[in-house]
Amino acid sequence: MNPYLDIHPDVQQALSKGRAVVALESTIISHGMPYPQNVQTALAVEAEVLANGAVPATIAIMNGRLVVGLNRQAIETLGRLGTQAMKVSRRDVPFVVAAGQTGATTVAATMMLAAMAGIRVFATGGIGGVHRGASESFDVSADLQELAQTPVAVVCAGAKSILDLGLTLEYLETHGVPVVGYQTDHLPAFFTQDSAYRLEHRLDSAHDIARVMRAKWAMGLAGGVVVANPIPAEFALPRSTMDAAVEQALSEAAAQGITGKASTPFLLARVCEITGGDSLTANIRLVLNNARLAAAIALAYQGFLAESG
Ligand code: PSU
Ligand code: MN
Repeated sequence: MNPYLDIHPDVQQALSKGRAVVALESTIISHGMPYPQNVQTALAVEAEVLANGAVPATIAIMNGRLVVGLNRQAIETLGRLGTQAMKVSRRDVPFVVAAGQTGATTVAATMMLAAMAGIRVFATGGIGGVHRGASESFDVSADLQELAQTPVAVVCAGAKSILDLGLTLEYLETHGVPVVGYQTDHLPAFFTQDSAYRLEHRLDSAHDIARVMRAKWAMGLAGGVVVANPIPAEFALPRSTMDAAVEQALSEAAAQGITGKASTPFLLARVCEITGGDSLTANIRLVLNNARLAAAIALAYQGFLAESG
């Protein structure tokens, strides 16, 4: 048993009964959206998972404990802290635990904690990736390396175009991480339904996606799966608007010398400000959409496990 891990009783019960559980990250709460929409969204996403037949487990580090299944109060705390909260990726976890501190987990750290608890499906907005200009900066999100080693399927709306989507796909390919387009042949670019990048693998049902997860892990392959779920058409934003906002945010970041772990939160916040409330609304809608698909995948995956005993 992991001496630092606290699993919420509802999550623990679901896991021991072989019921579907969906992990949710917390950096999207602290750094991904402003208060109070961040807290409202986190609670709405949990409700969406529940309404679709699975148990939600929002993950963070609270006072040095690895918490899988945050209560309302913890979600409120992280939401109010906002960018004052520590952003915790894989490398940071032992420090935050050792010091008894509180921090919001990125996709990488959330996958890691989900896997410790035995959760195989995770819903979020967008994953980190290879940043534009990475050949100079070496800025490649730890999310990608986590996907290479940790057995969790991450349902996302692709990646924001603050990243280099082509290099992100190349990196995932190198590390053997499958990227599945859900009902699409192209990598979605978060605010838009697709991008110029074609995917090798498209699947049209949660059941088919769960079958791939089952096959991958039953044969002992390491690592996760990216499930790329396009934002619903009615909530997508015009590509030209987003491209302009991203270009502006990138040049401001360069001018202000923003690098390292501060880069992604800076770019996300600037894109949100530049596009007014539009990008926030779209962001909320796509996360809910991902929660729905993740619940369906988790149910189908548990079905396969039950069949094979
Ligand atoms: N992309 C988004 N929204 C987010 C993030 C990325 O569209 O909230 C967050 C996630 O928590 C992700 C992290 O894991 O940013 C990646 O940060 P970095 O690039 O520093 O690895
Ligand atoms: Mn980075």
